[in-house]
Amino acid sequence: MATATHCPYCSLQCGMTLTRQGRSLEVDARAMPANPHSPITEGALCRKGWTAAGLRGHRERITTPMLRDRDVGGWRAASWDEALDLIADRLRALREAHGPDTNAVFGGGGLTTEKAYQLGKFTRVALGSSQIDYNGRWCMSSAATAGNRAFGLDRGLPFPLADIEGTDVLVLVGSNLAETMPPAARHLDRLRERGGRVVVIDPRHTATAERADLAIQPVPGTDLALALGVLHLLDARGAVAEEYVAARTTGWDDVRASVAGWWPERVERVTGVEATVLRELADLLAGADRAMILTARGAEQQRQGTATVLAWINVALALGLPGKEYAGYGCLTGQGNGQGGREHGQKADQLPGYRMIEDPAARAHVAGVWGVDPDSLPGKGRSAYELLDALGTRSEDGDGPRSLLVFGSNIVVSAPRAEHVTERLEALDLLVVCDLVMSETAALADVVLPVTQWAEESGTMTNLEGRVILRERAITPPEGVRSDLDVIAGLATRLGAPSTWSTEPEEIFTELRAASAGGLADYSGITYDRIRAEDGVFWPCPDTGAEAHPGTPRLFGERFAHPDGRARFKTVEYVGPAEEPSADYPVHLTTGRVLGQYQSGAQTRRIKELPDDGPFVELHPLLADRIGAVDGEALIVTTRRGTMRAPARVVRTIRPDTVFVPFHWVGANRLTNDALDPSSRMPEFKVCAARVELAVEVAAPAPAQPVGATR
Ligand SMILES: Nc1nc2c(c(=O)[nH]1)N[C@H]1C(S)=C(S)[C@@H](COP(=O)(O)OP(=O)(O)OC[C@H]3O[C@@H](n4cnc5c(=O)[nH]c(N)nc54)[C@H](O)[C@@H]3O)O[C@H]1N2
Ligand SMILES: Nc1nc2c(c(=O)[nH]1)N[C@H]1C(S)=C(S)[C@@H](COP(=O)(O)OP(=O)(O)OC[C@H]3O[C@@H](n4cnc5c(=O)[nH]c(N)nc54)[C@H](O)[C@@H]3O)O[C@H]1N2
Ligand code: SF4
Ligand SMILES: [Mo]
Repeated sequence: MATATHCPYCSLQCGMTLTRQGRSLEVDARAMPANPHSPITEGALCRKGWTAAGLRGHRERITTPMLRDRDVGGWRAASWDEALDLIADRLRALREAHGPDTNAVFGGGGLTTEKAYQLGKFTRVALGSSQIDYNGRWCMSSAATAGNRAFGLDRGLPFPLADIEGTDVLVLVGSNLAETMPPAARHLDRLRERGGRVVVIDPRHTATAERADLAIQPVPGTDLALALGVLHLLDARGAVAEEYVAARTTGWDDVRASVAGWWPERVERVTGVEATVLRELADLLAGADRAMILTARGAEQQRQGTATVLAWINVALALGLPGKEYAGYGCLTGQGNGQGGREHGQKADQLPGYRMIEDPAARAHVAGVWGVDPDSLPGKGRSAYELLDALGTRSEDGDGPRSLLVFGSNIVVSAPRAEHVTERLEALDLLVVCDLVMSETAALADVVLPVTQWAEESGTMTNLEGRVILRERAITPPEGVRSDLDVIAGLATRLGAPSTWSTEPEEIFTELRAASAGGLADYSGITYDRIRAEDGVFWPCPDTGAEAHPGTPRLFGERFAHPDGRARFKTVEYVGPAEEPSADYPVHLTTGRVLGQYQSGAQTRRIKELPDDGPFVELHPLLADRIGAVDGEALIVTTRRGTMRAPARVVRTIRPDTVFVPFHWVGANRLTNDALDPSSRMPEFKVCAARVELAVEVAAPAPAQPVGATR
């Protein structure tokens, strides 16, 4: 039997067919029905997609709730009733003793929209707690904040991905899409076949930069200065689209004044990018009829991520791009449901439909759908890192949460300053983790609940273009495993929560449609049947009765989402990364991804067809020579937070002053900085100061620097 569905991993959400043969599952790419805008045509998948069924029937899959005895150590299996009763009793007791905010929830951008919605509702209604946030805060939150400020709306791409092929100049700022969404790279190839140009801005010359006409390698953490310099040059050569700026925007005069001092030589001093190269980029942009600027984690996971995105949006607005065909600004989101997961209520400050939790009208609407008193809904909670940082803390200003329920994130591997975060998790009275496997985070839990995975359940996801798609159930889950929706409903019922707690995805989607109606992310006109028939529907898609709304593949053509319909130029100041290199920590450390692994690796490290050689330290031959390292030799990387050991990978493609470590294995995040962007609260994963040494020297009898936390 064949089921048409989508990949379990990244935000591209490539279409695939799953065929069931007995108990095993085979993946086939699906050639989608003709849809000129589908990013998922032509049946392409990357190797993670091809091998995704490998977790099916995996020996490490957990199939029974597990309880850990902290005193004795070790695990024992429990029945679902025992596990859920125990969790509910402990949550109730903690709430009675310490108030509702003592119970916290951490969600994920890989969860279906139905789960994300239900999790937000559960936290506010069943726990009465404000303490919920999710790993998407570490993903696109800076672009989201910037999009809301500039355009009044945050949707990753405001146009279908395939529009890339129609532009003249594409600027990718901190995206390695040839490795992070490989099937999307075809759009770059076709753009170039048409005569278009690709610019890639990345401290490393990546597989994506291989496809570029202009590859720019700035010092990590300096993208904002680069963008200010580009706008300075565009203005200086009279390339600003004055008519568009006058008709469709506000704030240009202040921004124009603020970039006046960013002449190319000053930019060169900050970014290491030669003035001639900056001029080349400005020439390309000034000469293009249509241009597209896309940011990803390289530019966003910085202490100034929001300001950096705003600065690139300023460039796009000055050129008159947003709203024009085959042009504009967009953010390449990351997780499968990075988009839907942030629109329906698992973010600390949001209610379904991208409503703000502190807006009285939003509270009244959503409380009406839930059948509760608006005043019973809590206010906004802490952001992801701040929530983890507060766990188990006691202070005069108020205690941090004493319990945490985790759904769909492997925090121990993926949080910044991970050793500190692990200590916070260990300080909890109760840690509950729902997962498919015993992840590094689940291994610390008091209770682990085994949940269904993608092919075993249905639900919607919203991909990087804002296209709502449906993943269909293809196979029955292993015995003993339940859906996150069952966990939520089971706990809500035990806690005597008001409202209804369905476990049927389509029923929850119907409720979510009502909750989102009238909000910015309006899903009320979307149904499972429509998604099946139309191969996805773009939000906003309000319910317009008999005459169905077509959905909105392209935004901003006529107006922006601010009340006056205009986009906002925003003035931003360059401050720089939180840590600059020093005598003790002389190089920049940056982190990111490789093609064959996904995120914390909890899933992909267990799939035997995928390469799993462990982490490595990518460095330039000049740096390798300076420390006396050869390719493959064990190195120790140390920052002010901690240290890790991994073999050297000597490559000419990285800046000589920078090292790169992938974060799919424990290690990279022992090093990373927990400096946060002031508005999005995004941690600065992409840059900190580090020292790199030969492991033999560090391991000598009296080590200069002990291996372990150094903060
Ligand atoms: N194979 C694979 N694919 C994935 C994922 C995965 O884990 N593995 N995860 C998915 C998710 S959730 C996400 S968010 C996306 C992320 O997709 P990307 O943003 O493409 O991935 P990253 O590797 O985190 O970062 C991209 C590039 O930023 C560069 N970079 C580092 N520092 C800087 C800087 O200061 N400035 C600039 N301009 N660039 C910098 C890095 O060298 C890297 O090549 O990928 C998605 N797809
Ligand atoms: N140093 C560094 N750190 C980073 C980044 C970086 O670039 N550099 N990138 C950041 C980014 S962009 C992201 S998105 C995060 C991602 O990091 P994580 O939040 O750790 O993401 P995953 O590894 O995808 O974790 C998902 C977990 O949920 C489980 N799971 C899968 N499906 C389900 C489900 O349906 N229900 C439940 N309950 N569990 C499920 C998986 O087995 C896995 O354990 O990492 C961030 N950390
Ligand atoms: S690109 Fe992303 S969605 Fe497509 S197959 Fe690979 S991991 Fe899956
Ligand atoms: Mo992400």
